[in-house]
Amino acid sequence: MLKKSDPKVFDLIKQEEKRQKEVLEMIPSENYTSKEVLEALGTVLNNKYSEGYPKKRYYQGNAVVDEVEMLAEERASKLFNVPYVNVQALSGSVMNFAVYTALLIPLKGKIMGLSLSFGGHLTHGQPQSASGKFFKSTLYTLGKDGTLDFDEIEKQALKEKPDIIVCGFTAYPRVIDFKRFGKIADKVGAYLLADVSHIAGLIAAGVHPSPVPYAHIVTTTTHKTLRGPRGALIMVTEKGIKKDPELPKKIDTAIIPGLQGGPHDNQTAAIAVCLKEASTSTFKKYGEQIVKNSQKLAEELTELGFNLVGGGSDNHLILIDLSGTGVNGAVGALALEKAGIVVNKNGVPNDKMPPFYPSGIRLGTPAITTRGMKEKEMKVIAKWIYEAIEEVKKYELPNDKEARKVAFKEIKGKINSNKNLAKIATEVKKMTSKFPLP
Ligand code: DSN
Repeated sequence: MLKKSDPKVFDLIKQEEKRQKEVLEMIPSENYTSKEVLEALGTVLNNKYSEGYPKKRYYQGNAVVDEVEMLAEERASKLFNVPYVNVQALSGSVMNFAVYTALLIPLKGKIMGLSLSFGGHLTHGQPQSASGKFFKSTLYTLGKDGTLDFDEIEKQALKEKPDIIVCGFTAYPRVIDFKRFGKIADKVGAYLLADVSHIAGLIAAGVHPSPVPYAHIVTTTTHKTLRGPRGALIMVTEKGIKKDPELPKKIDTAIIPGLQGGPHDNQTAAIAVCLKEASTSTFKKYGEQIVKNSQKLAEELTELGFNLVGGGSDNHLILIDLSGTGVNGAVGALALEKAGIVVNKNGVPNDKMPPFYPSGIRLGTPAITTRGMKEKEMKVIAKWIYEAIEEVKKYELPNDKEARKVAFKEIKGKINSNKNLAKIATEVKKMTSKFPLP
C-alpha cells in the first residue's frame, strides 16, 4: 500500500484530492474522469512495451495489448465517424507535431493557425513552439468583435498559400464554422486540420457541429470535455483519405518511428473506457448541460457588467476581458483562487499586456458540470466572481516591468490574507460539498 510504503507521495495525492473536492475547478481544459477511467490507468498495462501497431509489433507478448488498442481505435472511429484513428500520441503537442511531420517538409512546409494571443494554441505555428521553428507559419487573428473573420482568413490563405490550415482553439467561446474553413482550405489546396481538443466532448454529445465532413485530419486530446485520461487521438476523415490515400500510413509512421517509442498502453485502455462512456445518452445530457451552464454563466456575468470576448458563449468556455476594470488577469485569477474558484489568466484579442500579466481570465463549465451543477449554481458562481474581482480593484499593478514584479508579490500577500475572499471560499466549500466527485 502506498500509504505505508511512501506516505509522502500518498499524502500529496490526498492533499490534491481534497483541493479538487473543495474548489470550483473552472479551468475549461480540465475535468474529473470517472473512477473507471482512473482504474484502467492504474493497471499492469503500464508494464508493457508495444512499439509498433496491432499485429505489427517489435516486441513479443502483445496479444492482449493489440486487443486494447484495436478496441480504442474502433470506439473512436465509431464515435467520431472517421475511417482511421491513431490512439498512440501521448498528448496534444506530439499529436499535432506528428501531423506536421507526416505532411510537411521541414523549414519549407507552411502552417496557418490562429495566433496564441487570440485564442490559438502554441502548437498551431507559434514561433516559440517547434511547430513554428521547424516549419514556416503564418498566424491569423480575430475580427474586431472577437470572432472569426472568414473573409480576412480567406484573404490571408490566398496570399500565404499554407499547406495546412489549423482550426480548433483553446480560448474561443463561439461555434466554429468548420464548413467555411473547409471551403477556404479547398480553395487554396491546403489540408484542413481541425484540432478539437477543447470541444471533442461537445462534438461527441452532438452539441457542437463536427468538423469531420470538412476537415482532412481531426486531432483531439482526450482529457478535456471528452473526460478521459491524458492522451490524444489523430483521426483521418474520408475527405482526407480521398485527398491522400497514404495519410493513415504517413501518420502512423510520424508517431513511430518518427516521434515516439512505446505507447502508454494503460492510457490506451483508459481512452477506450472514456470513449465508451462518451457514446452513452448520459454523456449526451452531460454535453448539453455543459453548454447550458456556460451560457447561463455568460449571461449572468454580462448582467454584472463583465466584458466577454466574442460577446458570450456557445460552448464550454468564457473569456472575460478585464481591461478597463483596473484588475489585471493575473491578479484576478489569484483572487479567484483564494476565493475557491480556479480559473486561468489569459490573453485577450489585441492584449496590450504581456502573457504573464494578461488582461483576461478564461473559465469554463466542464468540470463543475461533471459534479452535477446546473443553472442555479451558475447564478451564484457569477455573483462570487463579481465579488472577488470587486474586492481586488484596490490592488493596482503598475505598468513598469520591475515595479510590477515587486507590486505583484505584495498583492499576492494581500490576497492571501484577504478575509472577504476567504469568506467566499468558505461558501464555495459549502456548495461543493453537495456535489461529490465521480
Ligand atoms: N493547456 C491546454 C489548455 O488549457 O487549453 C491546451 O494545451
